[in-house]
Amino acid sequence: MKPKWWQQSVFYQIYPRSFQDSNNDGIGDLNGISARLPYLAKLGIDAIWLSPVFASPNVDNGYDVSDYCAIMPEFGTMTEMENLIAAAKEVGIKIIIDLVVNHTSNEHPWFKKALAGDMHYKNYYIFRSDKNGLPNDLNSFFGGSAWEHVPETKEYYFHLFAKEQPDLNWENPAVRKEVWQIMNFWLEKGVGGFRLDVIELIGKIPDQKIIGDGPNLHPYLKEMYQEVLAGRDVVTIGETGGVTPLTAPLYTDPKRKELAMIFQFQHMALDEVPKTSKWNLKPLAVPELKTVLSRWQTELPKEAWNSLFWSNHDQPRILSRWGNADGYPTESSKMLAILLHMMKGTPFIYQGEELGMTNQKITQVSQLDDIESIHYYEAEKAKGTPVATILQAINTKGRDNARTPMQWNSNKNAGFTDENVTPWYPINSNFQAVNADNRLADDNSIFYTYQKLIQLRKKYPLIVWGDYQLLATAETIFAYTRSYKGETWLICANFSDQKQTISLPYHAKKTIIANYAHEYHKLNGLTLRPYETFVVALG
Ligand code: ISL
Ligand code: CA
Repeated sequence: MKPKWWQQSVFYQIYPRSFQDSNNDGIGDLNGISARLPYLAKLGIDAIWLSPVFASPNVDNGYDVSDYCAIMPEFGTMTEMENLIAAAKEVGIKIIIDLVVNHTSNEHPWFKKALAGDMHYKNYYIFRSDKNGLPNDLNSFFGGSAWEHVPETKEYYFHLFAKEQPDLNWENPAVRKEVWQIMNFWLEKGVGGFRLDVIELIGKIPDQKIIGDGPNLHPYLKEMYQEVLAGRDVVTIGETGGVTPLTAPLYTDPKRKELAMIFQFQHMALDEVPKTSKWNLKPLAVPELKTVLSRWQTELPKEAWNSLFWSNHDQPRILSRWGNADGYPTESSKMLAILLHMMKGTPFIYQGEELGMTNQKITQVSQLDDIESIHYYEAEKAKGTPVATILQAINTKGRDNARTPMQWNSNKNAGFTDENVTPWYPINSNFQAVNADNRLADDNSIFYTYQKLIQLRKKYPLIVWGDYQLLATAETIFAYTRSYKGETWLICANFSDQKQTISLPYHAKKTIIANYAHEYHKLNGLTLRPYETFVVALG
């Protein structure tokens, strides 16, 4: 297969509400993003995944869409969106939009008409009679039953997320046609593709309690390809929470004509007690991380394509999570960046990750914004769990951690919005030390590590295409090689806050990048400092 642009690109995710406010209402917006394009061009990214910017009552911050072809007024206008797409194109950046079509908002006109008894639109959703009580015991991902009662019509409707996010009935061809029209609408506006929210859920059969990976999932994706994607050089990235290296090619093998790549989440579950919930925490075991990430490097068939990420708007900040934000913020954030960006796949950087932004601790329930955390809090409180325990879990894994505004400078409100405005969500209290101005002024900052990693990927096909091999090492040394056309690189990280001596029988001929100022030659017997990480060409 001919290489695709998105296989050789680095993507950057923007959560618009928290990126840059341009009109001083305390809410990030489209013009704010346009104004920051020079910053993104300097970083060197090729594409922006824009979290939803469509009309929405914001029950789930835009992941509940009430009009897919209109811009949320808080974020701007359609003209401003067109301007953003055009201005980004000028600097070589594509805009990828977030298509949230497993469900709509309950304020979408389709759902309103359905509730009003219009049978055409009723069949856009999943309604069931209440005559035998709850249709079944399926639960929503945000807690509680997935069935919401409508007493007026003696029915329930189905929602896998909040009750304000009714699931669409994909079995109805009219629904699928609506989605194809929405996609075509945006492609005509010049977007570079789609991130497909919870796409593995569209083949569901609620009556049989089949949710992920339903029998109709792949037929629908094939239909999407034929109706929308065929003949267009666009990217599609499926959010697939349950995907494994075995099932990934079903989505991304080009011969199957479905999607370009997927987001897998197996590594994101490694600090959760297996088969419980995201809130049930255990410490990360580095060997497990090595195993899971390496499996995605070696067990994924050549024809399939994967993405690489540490963070997004649903995950806590990676530096607070698996780095060492207090003792070694710079060293450990660089370690994480190098380890991931030297792997095969398309990297995604989440806004602020390139600055070393961290989680923001809250001490009071009133500081919560995210619907998932609020539901979790209420459910635990009802069970009698102590508030401190609940907040501890939320401070570690809650989604608000990633959603604090971007830290641009050391002024009050961190340059996100005017100093006299109250931002929609508080700025992380560390903004005076952690901000873009400081990072850009320091040649040794994490920002320049990300910039260099992006440049390296463009310069060396080995990073994009090379074979991967995990090396057998001590538990908290993460070392692998990449090999391509007779050249081999070694990537080696001390994933701990202790000194460790490596015994790797290699000689380095050239240092490519490292997080301590050091040239690497003889590697056997080398003692690595905490989080020390280097990439060398072997010779
Ligand atoms: O957020 C999660 C873990 O905390 C996931 O379970 C998440 O709900 C799941 O990955 C689906 O996420 C996507 O769809 C949701 C939305 O809330 C998320 O922000 C979005 O990324 C519903 O649209
Ligand atoms: Ca604004």
